[in-house]
Amino acid sequence: MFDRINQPWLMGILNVTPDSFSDGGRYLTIDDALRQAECMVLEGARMLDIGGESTRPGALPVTPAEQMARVIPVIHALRQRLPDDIGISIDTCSSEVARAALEHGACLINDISAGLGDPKMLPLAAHRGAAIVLMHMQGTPRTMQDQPHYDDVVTEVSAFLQQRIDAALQAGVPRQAIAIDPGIGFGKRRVDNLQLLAALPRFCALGYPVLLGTSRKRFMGALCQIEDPCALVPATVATTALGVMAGVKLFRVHDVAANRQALEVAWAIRQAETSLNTLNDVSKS
Ligand code: HH2
Repeated sequence: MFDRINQPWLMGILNVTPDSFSDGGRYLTIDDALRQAECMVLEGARMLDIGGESTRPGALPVTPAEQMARVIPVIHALRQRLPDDIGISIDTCSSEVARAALEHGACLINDISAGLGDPKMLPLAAHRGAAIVLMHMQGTPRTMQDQPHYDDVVTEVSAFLQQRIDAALQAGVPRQAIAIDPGIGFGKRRVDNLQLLAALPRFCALGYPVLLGTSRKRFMGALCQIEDPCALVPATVATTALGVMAGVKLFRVHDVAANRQALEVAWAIRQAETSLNTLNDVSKS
């Protein structure tokens, strides 16, 4: 599926949870969830990421049964209503939840544990022909921000992602079905998040589409002295523009319209940069 990505895609976030850090409790009824999903698609989302478990720092795990009760009716209704070319992703570390979501029309598993949370996850993706996002996280959501530590965050996150790519390939997931994500905010200090963002080209150079998830995250609030995550749209948009220039292919965002403007403009500049480089190469030869 990722081989279809030419221009970078926006993945709209839809949390069907009471406690997500910025949109918890907003989309608990099917009607509210559908309205928000359709709005994000109209604004330019190419995929929707549906989650039934908050992964904010300190969050407790939600059982697979509870996650399924939250997300499956929404995924089922969305698949009936959305055009076929709008992909549905399930944000979970549980193979049971992922399996049910795939049966109801999801095509992508967004696994923040990169398959380590459930040994059946990678074989499931391989068997069902589903795409998978492999994300780096240090620790678990409950404890990850207690005392994260790295000697060299970029090298360590890169090595982890390469290891999880190898595990996915070994489980039988085709290479064009794998995307990677440095896991902004997942067991990271502010300096770690900033170094990972500065090193996006290195993650892109691993040869797999990179997903970036900065939307409304706290490290940007700390930099801008803003507490309300919903007021961090301009900061998020800045990271989207930077990500496009670095070669990122997927952006997981709450605010689709604003990020789309950043994406379109940055993409046009990136293409201009490519044609400039070609011209320079020709004139040198
Ligand atoms: N961030 C969140 C959840 N899932 N998945 C990927 N691949 N990358 C991310 O950066 C990422 C993710 C956290 O954001 P959100 O879903 O808005 O909040 P919550 O976990 O509280 O529901």
